[in-house]
Amino acid sequence: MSALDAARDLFAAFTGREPDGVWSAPGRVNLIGEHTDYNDGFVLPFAIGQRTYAAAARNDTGELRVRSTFADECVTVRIDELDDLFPTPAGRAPAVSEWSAYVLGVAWALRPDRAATGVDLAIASDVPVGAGLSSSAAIECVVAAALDELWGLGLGAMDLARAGRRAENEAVGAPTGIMDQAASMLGHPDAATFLDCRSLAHRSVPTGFADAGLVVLVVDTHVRHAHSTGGYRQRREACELGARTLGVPALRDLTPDDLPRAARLLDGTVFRRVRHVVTENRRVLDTVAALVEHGPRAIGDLLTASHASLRDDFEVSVPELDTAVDAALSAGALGARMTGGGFGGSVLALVPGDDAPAVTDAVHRSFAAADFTRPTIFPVTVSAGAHRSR
Ligand code: GAF
Repeated sequence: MSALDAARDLFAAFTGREPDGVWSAPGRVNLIGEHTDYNDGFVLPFAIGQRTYAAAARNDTGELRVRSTFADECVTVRIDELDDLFPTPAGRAPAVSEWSAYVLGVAWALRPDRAATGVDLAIASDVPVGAGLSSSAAIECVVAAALDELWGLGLGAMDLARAGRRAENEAVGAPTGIMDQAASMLGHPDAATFLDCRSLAHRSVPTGFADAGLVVLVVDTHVRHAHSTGGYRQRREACELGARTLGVPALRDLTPDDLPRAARLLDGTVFRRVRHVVTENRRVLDTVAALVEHGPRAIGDLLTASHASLRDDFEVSVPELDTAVDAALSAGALGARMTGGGFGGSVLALVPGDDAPAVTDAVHRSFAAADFTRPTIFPVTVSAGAHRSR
């Protein structure tokens, strides 16, 4: 059964009526621009075909009542009591389950006033969870799109993306940037979203993958990660320390010419974190220029250089990601890199269509040889952002 049908069926089973509408929001693959968003830098993600669906309708109880296929749980909260749950800067409130924190957090971030109408929501998804493809942003964005319409808020896509990020930061406690929510809200079929994370100016950049005979393969390593804990937060703190020490508002304000000075003033680890962000911002700009001027076959080396920088300077890769990148490249991928925050998750490989079976086979063989869990490998399409589906 499709995720859309699953959301509709769940809604009917739980409310006994038809929804007012069904909304959907996609996961994303970040083509390039990793760990640059919270440094006010540049990113180039695209929305993928895997989506999260929410069947929803107003109710007259003043409550948000939410069911999902993630857990056998009906979450009911009075909308005028959301302020008692959030914000939780120290992390998710123990009374709120993991998946529902994304939903309730968005409702809390968007609630117009204490008299907001109640809403019933049923959620189902085919975005793999924990694979680094922004399953959480897809939940946040589909809920934001549905509540925007049901509550008559009339907000723009970027305002809804901001509400999603606020839920992630203040209701879930993950100190992420805005890339994932922006990618899910702004996606466009056949185009990536080039976003300046400081000004939030954005434009669509056609990828031209299909016309060039290329496919994007995703390798889900099944190594799971959580950005509310550990390494992600430490990387962010190192970047902030680097910017403070170098006297700039954010690492975005540095160019490669500043790196010799950075090397003198920063300790080795912080310097390498800074060097990744500075060079990655440049790679995003170069990728946009290469796509526009020469097409997608010209971006492979930039993708692979991004992976090397994430592996060696930012140190957010893991052996499974490196193995997938190396195997894909050796079997004909034009470029390959980890995508998302790292510490697990997925690799993207840009592959001539004819070589996709050989790349898939090579990755499986190298994982088997290393005794890693068998990965899931699938093509992704460049797809539309959040919208009302029915
Ligand atoms: C995760 C975060 F949610 C994003 O904001 C971004 O920082 C990314 O990691 C790394 O580029 O997906």
